[in-house]
Amino acid sequence: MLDPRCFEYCPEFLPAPQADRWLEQLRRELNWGQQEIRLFGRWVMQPRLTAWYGDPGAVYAYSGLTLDPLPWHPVLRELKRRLEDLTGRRFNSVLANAYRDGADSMGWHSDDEEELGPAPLIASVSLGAARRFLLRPRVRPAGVSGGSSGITLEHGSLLLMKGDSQRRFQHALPRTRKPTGLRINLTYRLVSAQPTG
Ligand SMILES: O=C(O)CCC(=O)C(=O)O
Repeated sequence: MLDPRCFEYCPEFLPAPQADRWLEQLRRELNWGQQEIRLFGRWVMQPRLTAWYGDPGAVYAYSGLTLDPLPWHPVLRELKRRLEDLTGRRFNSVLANAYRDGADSMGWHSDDEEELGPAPLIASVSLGAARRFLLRPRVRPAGVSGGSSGITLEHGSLLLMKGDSQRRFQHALPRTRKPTGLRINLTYRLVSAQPTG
């Protein structure tokens, strides 16, 4: 069970036919690329495709990468509007991740970059194949490993990460050996905008 002060899961955020259409449209129309990141002192290819969209100046830097936003795609803008209506909060950017199959993944991390602020609200929309999303406390008693919990993120679902979620927990999307199709995940964020020009 997820800590409700930090996580809220809404399995049917989008109706299935709309989620189906948007999955296909975003697969075709986003500017997907595979980036190299710095991990434990080495440059490695990310095991997934990514794209960064947002308002001008919404620059996001992590793992040695600096992402300059592409202008809003209409589907991403419409989702942003719905998320803002639902939460009463503002988002100025979205990180899109495409997991092509079960071999694509995301390692343990927290979204704790300075530009997100101390208690960010991150709205994570999932489209396509259902995948396990794991959580573990950042502070674990010495000598204790494991202790992760998880949730399956379904097609058309929304996960809100809020409050102390990034300060207290790490999250990951592990590989799976099960035959698994494409999954697209969209994490909406408010990053402190950098001056443009
Ligand atoms: O694909 C997911 O559900 C996880 C995405 C994620 O961890 C991130 O964008 O920071």
